[in-house]
Amino acid sequence: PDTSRDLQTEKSGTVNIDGHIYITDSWFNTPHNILDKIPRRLHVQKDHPVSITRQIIQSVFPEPTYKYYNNLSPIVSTYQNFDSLGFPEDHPGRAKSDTYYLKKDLLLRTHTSAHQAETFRANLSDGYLISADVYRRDEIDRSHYPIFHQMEGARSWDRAKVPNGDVAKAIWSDLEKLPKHDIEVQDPNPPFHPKKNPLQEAHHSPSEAKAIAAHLKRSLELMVVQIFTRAQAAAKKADPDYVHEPLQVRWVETYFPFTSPSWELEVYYGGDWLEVLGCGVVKQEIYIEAGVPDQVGWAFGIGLDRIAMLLFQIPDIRLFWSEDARFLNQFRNVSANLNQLRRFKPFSKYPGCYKDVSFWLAPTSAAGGNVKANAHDFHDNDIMEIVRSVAGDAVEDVKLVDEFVHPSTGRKSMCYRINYRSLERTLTNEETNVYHAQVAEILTRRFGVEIR
Ligand code: FA5
Ligand code: MG
Repeated sequence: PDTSRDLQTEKSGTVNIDGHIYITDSWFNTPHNILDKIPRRLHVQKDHPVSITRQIIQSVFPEPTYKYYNNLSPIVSTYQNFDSLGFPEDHPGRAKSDTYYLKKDLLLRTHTSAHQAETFRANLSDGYLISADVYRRDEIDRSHYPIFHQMEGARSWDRAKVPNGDVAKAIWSDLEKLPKHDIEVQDPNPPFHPKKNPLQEAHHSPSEAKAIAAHLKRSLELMVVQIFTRAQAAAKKADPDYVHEPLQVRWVETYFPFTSPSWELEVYYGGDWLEVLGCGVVKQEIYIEAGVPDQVGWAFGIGLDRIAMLLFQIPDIRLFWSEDARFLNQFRNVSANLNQLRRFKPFSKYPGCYKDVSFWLAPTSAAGGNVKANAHDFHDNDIMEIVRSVAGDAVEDVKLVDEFVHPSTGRKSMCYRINYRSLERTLTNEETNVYHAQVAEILTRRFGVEIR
């Protein structure tokens, strides 16, 4: 591993991303293994499973009603990602432990909603779809990667442009034009709930909010039908004995700062309820702030990677980043044939190697001098990041296996188990030892821990 690229040396400098120079400040916390992947843009790479998933979703939201944006830069302002959407000042998503910053007011978007306000402001179409790479500091395992992909969709109606200003009627009439489906939908909750899922009383009549919610729900149910009937067909092709359970979905109340009421859509697939997307009635403040106060509508955001894993039965999210022909060739020409998906055939699994790292966190009172962090500052995501920056995609997962506080000294001990395993080759023992020593060294240097 190239330690000269350790991120500590880059605080208060500049960073080159895809040919552009950005000035950083003390908020900079984005390692090179993340920056280096920004140009990859898997969501538009021909015949990549993430891109195929995007195309399937696009087929449900046709142009020109929906305008497609697939090339928006991942570097956005704190205003775009948080403030414009009504995130409170102290929202945990803003923390450096969760988000990759270039500087205090510039970051790698954590969701496609970062572009909601500007797209409403541009006002170029009734609806839109945005697909994009998004970045979150997160744990390491087979379904989590610090970069994943989302698709955001929205549909708006303008009170000033519908007959008699009757926006509810216009929405119901658009809903009538949508196809129907015959899947089972559980939707036990009323369209709004005074506490849990409030109507935006100042802005919407109950009948308007009901109309928006109904159009939203039908649209997204149709999307799920498109995705999951293809997944079932692929499963059936791989295994003619596969009996597909009837598709079931359910609507669950939830909260987002930028929609109300809000829901998550869950799908029953492979014996489990799976959270597929978040959505809701757009907060009117966002339209007002974007200079289009007469519009009302809905928005949703869906994760593409987990859907792609499910469509193709891809067992490990790291595979999306593989440039190995044994992976990529399996999807050749699929984008021209969205009705003929084939399941991924895993190539043989290479041996893995577990190694533990145990350490005492620096005691709170002794923190100072060269000690850069203490027990209060240390976050799970910090070790995840160190492991990634050292071993890249050669690590399958990292788990906290033990944690205790020494009864007399009050010091905290932690033990993490790192599973080193490449998807593409067998790692040598020397290689993993070098990785592991490096992890310990950076932990010590950056967090002042004492390796046990
Ligand atoms: C959001 O990101 C909201 N912006 C979604 C939204 C848009 C709500 C518009 C309302 C209106 P959330 O963090 O729950 O919400 O992520 C949305 C979806 O992204 C999830 O349902 C899931 O499918 C996917 N997702 C979230 N985190 C991950 C992850 N770490 N890895 C893979 N997929 C993820
Ligand atoms: Mg969620």
